[in-house]
Amino acid sequence: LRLRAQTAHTIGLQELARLDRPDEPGNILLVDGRASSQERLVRALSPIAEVSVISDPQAALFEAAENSFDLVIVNANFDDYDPLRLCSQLRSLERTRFIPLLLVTEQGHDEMIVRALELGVTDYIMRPVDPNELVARSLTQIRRKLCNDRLRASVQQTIELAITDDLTGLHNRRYLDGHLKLLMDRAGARGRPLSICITDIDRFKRVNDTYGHDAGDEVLREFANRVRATVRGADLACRFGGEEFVIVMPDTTPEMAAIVAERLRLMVESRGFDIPRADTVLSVTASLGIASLRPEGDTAEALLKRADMALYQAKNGGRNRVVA
Ligand code: GH3
Ligand code: MG
Ligand code: MG
Ligand code: MG
Repeated sequence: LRLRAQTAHTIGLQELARLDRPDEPGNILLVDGRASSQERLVRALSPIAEVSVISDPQAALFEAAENSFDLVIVNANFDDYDPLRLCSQLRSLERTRFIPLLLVTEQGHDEMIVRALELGVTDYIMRPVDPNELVARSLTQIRRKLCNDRLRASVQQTIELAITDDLTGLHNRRYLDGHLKLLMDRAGARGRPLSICITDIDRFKRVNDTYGHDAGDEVLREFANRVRATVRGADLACRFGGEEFVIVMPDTTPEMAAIVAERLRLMVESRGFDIPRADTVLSVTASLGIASLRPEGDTAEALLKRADMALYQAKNGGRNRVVA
């Protein structure tokens, strides 16, 4: 419910209205075993859509998976081929399962129609095909498909926004809260190690106080870039809050995590942070604390707490260091 409310809010009423009125023509894949009916159906459909025609139902599956069609029409008129087989395959492939499917069939083939609908065929039309009915049914499906595509994209975008930190582009704390436990459970189940690193920029308040909040923001962005450059693809890097960042490292022992953390520490210390708006290059350092998954059982809160205690020791020990 919250997601739905956020979606409506994010895309706005105008956008919602537009979702309902697609202005681009659709792309139809017509799978039809006979030249005579191909010609008739294409003539009916070409005013409303780009139509690609294919006679071989197995080749059609690849065609549908490789391209982005808004509707697949299957004319059940093949020699020695069950058209429902193609329908079933189209429904099971990840790349084609959202494409509406219109079956052209014969009067009296009730059993086939029921099976088709059970398979997820979206609509059907009886032969002899009335061109107006074909156009009306096709348009309905194409509109629904385009509308669903937009909605899916909006939801995807909303989700991205909800789990991303605006300033740095890293994941945010909300995402970490949802995923740390998951990664810990996965590591625990496989008997694999997992380590986390909390890092906090040293004396960051001074940057803000001396050069202003915007300069501070630039330091945070550049710091995030260096975090990104340090971690592997399997690691989860997020901005935990303020000038604190958390890196979750699956398949990583405490020793390996200490090496990664030391690499990040050096990456921050060794090269100044260029702050164009303050016309200066700042020396920045960070303190880092590491903790690792306890195989005998652990909670995300406890793991974060232990990393935070290590970080506290790094600060107390004089900053610009790693404590494991
Ligand atoms: P320490 O070495 O003990 O970590 O000292 P510190 O100054 O870094 O620590 P402190 O927690 O006192 O200060 C953190 C500062 O980070 C205070 C806050 O204004 C600043 N801050 C938090 N979020 C942001 C942000 O998004 N942008 C900017 N520019 N500053 C932020
Ligand atoms: Mg602090
Ligand atoms: Mg700090
Ligand atoms: Mg802090």
